[in-house]
Amino acid sequence: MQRKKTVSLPFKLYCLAVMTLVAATYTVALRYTRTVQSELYFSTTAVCITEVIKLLLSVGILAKETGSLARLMTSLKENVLGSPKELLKLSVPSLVYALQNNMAFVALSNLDAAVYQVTYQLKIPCTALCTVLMLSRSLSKLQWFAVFMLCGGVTLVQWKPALATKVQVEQNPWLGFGAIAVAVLCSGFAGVYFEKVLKSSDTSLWVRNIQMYLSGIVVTLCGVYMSEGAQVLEKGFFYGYTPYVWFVIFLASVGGLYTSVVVKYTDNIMKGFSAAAAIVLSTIASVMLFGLQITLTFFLGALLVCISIYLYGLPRQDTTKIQPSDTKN
Ligand code: NCC
Repeated sequence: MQRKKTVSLPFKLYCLAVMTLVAATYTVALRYTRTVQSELYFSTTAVCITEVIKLLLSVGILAKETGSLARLMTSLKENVLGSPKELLKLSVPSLVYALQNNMAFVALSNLDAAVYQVTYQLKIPCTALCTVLMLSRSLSKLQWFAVFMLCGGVTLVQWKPALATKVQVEQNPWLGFGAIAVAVLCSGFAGVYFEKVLKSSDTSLWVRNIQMYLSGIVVTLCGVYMSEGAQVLEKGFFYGYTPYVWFVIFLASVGGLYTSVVVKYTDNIMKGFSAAAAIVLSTIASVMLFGLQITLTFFLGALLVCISIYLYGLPRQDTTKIQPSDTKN
């Protein structure tokens, strides 16, 4: 058992800022690699490699947390080899996240990044619904109203006319929207499931991540085999990997780890609210620093985001605590 650690507000804000910045860059970079390159890499292999990198980084951070190699080995023996039930439990979100992460590639191979980002905001009400259903938390009518207002606000804030990019691949927008719908459902469910498992015991975040990424590797490898197995065998696992593809994988890994830290110290609904606030604040900062022009849609969206944050916080200030009934495994 580890002692409960509290973290400072600046640290939480830092994690949120990095998560939001990485997420924005990730979407654009991923879209770029799917539309500009002539030799297209296998997206399922990129999802798989991301799980491997997240696993290695988590082991490294756990090593730092435990303080010695011997204690790290004991922890891994106890929590990985000796806990098949926990591994099975974490295989549920890893399977759902594997589907979600693959859907992001499908969506961004068929839709513009701006369209993707705007439509993906539907994950905010979906996450709220999962939180209510799976964590037995309740939201007041005003908080539900705030959730939908936030969804509308972020949509407006991110609203940009789609750019006419040089696209070298065939696109199917309906396939793209279908993939976003699946990703939205997966993001809500897997995020809340992971939060429930994480907060219902004192087990370290990094142990939980290791448990999840281990099954993530197995699941995503099955994904490679089932969808592009024959071609991967023929052309090679790393076919089409350019520095840009590695950059996307790097962002996916760092973004995933920061997401887990944000969920640990806040919750999935707060993650949505804070990410929206971070987008608004970073744009305002760009206005002040670089003289960026604010559009009317941005202004309206930012207003909705601010009002929704205020309304959501009105009835109860703290949504990060889990109800006693949730703490049973
Ligand atoms: O959609 P979203 O996150 O909820 O997806 C969560 C991402 O984090 C990884 N994860 C989650 C928990 C955990 N313990 N470890 C993890 O590695 C999951 O594998 C999944 O990739 C968001 O809230 O909008 C956010 O969006 C993603 C990403 O932009 C979208 O999924 C679009 O495809 C961001 N990921 C990255 O930037 C790489 C995430 O930071 C925030």
